[in-house]
Amino acid sequence: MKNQYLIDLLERVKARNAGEPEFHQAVEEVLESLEPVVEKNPKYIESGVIEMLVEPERVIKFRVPWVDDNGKVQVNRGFRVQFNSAIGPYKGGLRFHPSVYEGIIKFLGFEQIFKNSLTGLPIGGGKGGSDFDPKGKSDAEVMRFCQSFMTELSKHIGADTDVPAGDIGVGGREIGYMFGQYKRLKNEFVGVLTGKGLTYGGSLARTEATGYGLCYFTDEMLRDNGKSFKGAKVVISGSGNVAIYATQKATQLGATVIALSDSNGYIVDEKGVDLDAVKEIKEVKRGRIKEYLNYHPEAKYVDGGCVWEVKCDIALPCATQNEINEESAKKLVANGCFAVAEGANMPSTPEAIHVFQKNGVLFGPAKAANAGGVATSALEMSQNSQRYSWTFEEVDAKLKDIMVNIYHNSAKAAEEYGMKGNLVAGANIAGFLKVANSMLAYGVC
Ligand code: NDP
Ligand code: 2IT
Repeated sequence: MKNQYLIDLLERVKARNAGEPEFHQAVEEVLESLEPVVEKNPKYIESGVIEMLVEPERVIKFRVPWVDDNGKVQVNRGFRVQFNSAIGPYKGGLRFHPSVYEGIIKFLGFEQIFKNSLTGLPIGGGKGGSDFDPKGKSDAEVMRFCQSFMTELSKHIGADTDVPAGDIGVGGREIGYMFGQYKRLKNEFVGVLTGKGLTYGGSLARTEATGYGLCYFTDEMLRDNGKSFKGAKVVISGSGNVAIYATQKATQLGATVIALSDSNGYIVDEKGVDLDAVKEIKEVKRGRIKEYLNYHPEAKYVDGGCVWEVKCDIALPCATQNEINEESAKKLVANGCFAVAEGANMPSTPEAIHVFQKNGVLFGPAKAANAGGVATSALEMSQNSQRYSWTFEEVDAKLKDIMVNIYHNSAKAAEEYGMKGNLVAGANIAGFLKVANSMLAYGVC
């Protein structure tokens, strides 16, 4: 970065948010991308818009006490970062994972501003969660935790204010418990959460949306560069919501998904992963990916290994932040991988992205590539407002359209600012402009 204003601003962000490296990383990437934008349009500096943008509108931090199955009181910490409401109500998921602290929620909330803007739909940026670990907890414990979490969160959200959804550790079960508690506390049946069950206001295709959307985006990126999923070997990390439906769509598009992982290790099945087995292990039994060998003893399981060691043509990281470091990126390149698209949020380190870009690997950044989940959440909000529901095919067609547009808008913005082919810069710029221009219209507020 050469622009002194942006350099100083990044230093202030780091000092003000000490001990939050993931947030610093997310801000640094965006500020770097904005360099050509502010040089062409100094109004974004003079108006203070960028300074306002890196400061959340509101951070809510609260105690979440609950009683475990042994009658013991447990206390977790809850967060909601309402980052930016320039273009719509705060929108973004809730993450339940022991690694959650304020810096993780801030980085996710910051990314969400640009991602949500890219969808073309009227949603602002927010994120929340807790350091609660759902692993090994009974349904009753998860329910009591979710009820306690929502008892406090309900004071801060609303269908036109802030609409949370799922993320790591938060799926249909947790959304159900939280929606039930909200409805009971407020005596209102409104679209205050997305990812709801189909019998109580959920949208068809929301479950599939992030993984499907990732593949629609990737398919368009490949097509635009004379390549395709057909006949390609794909490695996907994670084996949760995003990974499962990315596997399904990539397979439908003609690829063979040969590996999946979880935080314990990875499986390789050269014939193509048997998704029914994975869905039973993960969605029904809430088990570990190594149990895949009970269904397919001929497959391979590597305990504690790094899934990026597996040779592939296309890599779709769908687990967590910073899961591809420089070494893994070099390994992927050496093994002939020609495309990487991010289902997870910020899964590649800056060094890894550099390796991909230097070696001509097609790279679809998270804000663009995984926006299909939140886009479909916004479609769920529209259906809730209309008290109506669209068919699976209608939602899926809109999702596909949105992802194809995100690809082209990001590619176009990159080209306009002299960075042709750099979708990281293009997505950041295209996402920024809509939010920043709205903020300019509001003046200082
Ligand atoms: P799930 O909880 O359904 O699955 C998460 C998967 O990632 C699991 O396989 C989990 O393994 C693995 N994982 C999580 N944390 C770690 C870690 N620290 N180290 C190694 N593996 C890990 O979550 P989702 O599929 O919903 O989310 C996956 C990613 O996609 C996240 O980055 C999320 O932010 C992003 N995302 C999700 C969207 C959605 O709509 N759900 C939308 C856009 C992005 P294990 O079970 O062992 O923990
Ligand atoms: O990171 C994300 O975009 C999500 N977890 C989905 C957010 C949403 O509101 O659907």
